[in-house]
Amino acid sequence: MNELFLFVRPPRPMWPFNGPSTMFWPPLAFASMAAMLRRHCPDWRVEILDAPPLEMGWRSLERELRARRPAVVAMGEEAVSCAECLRLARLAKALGAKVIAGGCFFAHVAPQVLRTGLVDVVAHGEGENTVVELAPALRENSAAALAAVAGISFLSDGEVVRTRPRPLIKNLDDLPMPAWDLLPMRRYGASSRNHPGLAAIESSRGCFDACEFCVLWRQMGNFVSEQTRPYVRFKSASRLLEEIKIQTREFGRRHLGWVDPCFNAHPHNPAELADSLLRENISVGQSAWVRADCLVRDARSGALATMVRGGLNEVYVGVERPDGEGLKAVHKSTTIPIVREAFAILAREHPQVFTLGTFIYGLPGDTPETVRAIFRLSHELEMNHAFFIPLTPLPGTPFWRDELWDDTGESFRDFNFLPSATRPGSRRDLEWALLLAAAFHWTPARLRVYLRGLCRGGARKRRVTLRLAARTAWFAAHGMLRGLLTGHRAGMIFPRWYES
Ligand code: B12
Repeated sequence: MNELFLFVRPPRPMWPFNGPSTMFWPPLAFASMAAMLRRHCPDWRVEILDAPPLEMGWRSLERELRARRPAVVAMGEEAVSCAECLRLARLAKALGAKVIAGGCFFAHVAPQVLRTGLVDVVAHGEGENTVVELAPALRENSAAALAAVAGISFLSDGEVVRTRPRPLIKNLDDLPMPAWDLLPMRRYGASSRNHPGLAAIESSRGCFDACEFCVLWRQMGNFVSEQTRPYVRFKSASRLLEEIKIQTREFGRRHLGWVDPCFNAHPHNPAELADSLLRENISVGQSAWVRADCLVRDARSGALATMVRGGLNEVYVGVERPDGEGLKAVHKSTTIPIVREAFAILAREHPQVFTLGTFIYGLPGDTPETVRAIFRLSHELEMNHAFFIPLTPLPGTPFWRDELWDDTGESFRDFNFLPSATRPGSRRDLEWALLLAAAFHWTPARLRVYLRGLCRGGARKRRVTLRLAARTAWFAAHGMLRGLLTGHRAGMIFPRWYES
């Protein structure tokens, strides 16, 4: 029988603002790489083991790995689940598998990860072509074979070897359809009312902005003249229509979570797709990260109205900072007047769309007053909900420092985008200011936000608004307050099945 190349997402804690059945989205990266392997490496068996939606804990995962006996275990994670990945790597190594790691976290800490001795190869950047070349090189098991694979790091005689950069896939339509059949598709969003039958889908890769704190444009950036530059690539509307037909008709998906860093970067594609969905009578809800300036552009051209008619019912906008200076400091090229206009358009012309804005605090020079200004702004902009994200020193950004590395992965549990007294660089004064503002700062603008969320836009929007408000109140009262008073780690929730 062919050797098994197994992608694994191990059990892990849950982010407190998602429901249990929307906590874990189909791992699109694995499905996409698995499809490439099936197309180009028919002499391998390819499988994906996505433990969280199966509520599979560590004991069951170990049994499963022993039964399947993979030759290669592939993993890739957010920083916050580093400890789980290293635990998986230890397990896989003990069973004699080769271990490879990739994605937006491991790619930026390759030397450290390799020196743990738990991982054989780290992949940098886009993975599809890399795994196709890597699979035979791993089988050959020589440094020379690995050195010929672009876009990886590995250890040779104790030294880290980083191979030449992996060229980007120019035309995303060349990618095979993701291997959805390898995933427990019916489990995602199974009991969710607001995101039923959740699917993950991408219309583009990369971003055209270069925000200082973000890894996304770096992970999918173009490497030229020894530098990574922002770069966006798109799938065509016709290709996406094919994907959505399969996802909705064969896999019963009813809500698409666009994973694009910037879903509306292209001025025409999203509306063209929405038009096709309407023509084909495909009704599917959609949520997406969008840019405010592109949204204003699309409102003027009429594209936004088409996107909303085509199913877009939830948008997230990175506002980040309360003023022009702050935006410049993080290299974000949208402006507050444009962001204000974008939310006003959504509130007035598309009240059925649930809107969320994210803000970043904890930059050098921030004071409690900065946090209060951010909090006030979140209500003045007509969004339905705001997230306040602490600056997190993600590997790959200038805020990362090598001394933050931790061989157990435990300290990365604080890279959870939640206010937390134990996060590196955490600032209790800022977090107290945020907590106190949340408890006592009840302005007319804030009351209007809640009223709009509850009274305008229909039942779905009301449900989403209430659900998030309840989770936020619980998190502030329980996670944040306890964290600030006792120094405990705030946040991620270990599911009851974690060790099972
Ligand atoms: C969907 C999503 C979620 C979902 C589902 C999460 C889940 N675990 O199921 C939700 C909304 C619940 C969520 C929550 C969180 N998320 Co999230 N999420 C994403 C998102 C939008 C999409 C991921 C995706 O499918 N990308 C598309 C695929 C095709 O791209 P890719 O993952 O980069 O994969 C390619 C390459 O990187 C590479 N690659 C990736 N893995 C591997 C592995 C191997 C072996 C190889 C060879 C190559 C390889 O090849 C792939 C194909 O080319 C990303 C942002 C983004 N656009 O990527 C953030 C992102 C991954 N999330 C992030 C974070 C921080 C979180 C949270 C901690 C906080 C939050 N809410 O934002 C929680 C943690 C949840 C948890 N317990 O795991 C950060 C991670 C940053 C970091 N370095 O740690 C990201 C990058 C967003 C950001 N703003 O920076 N998230």
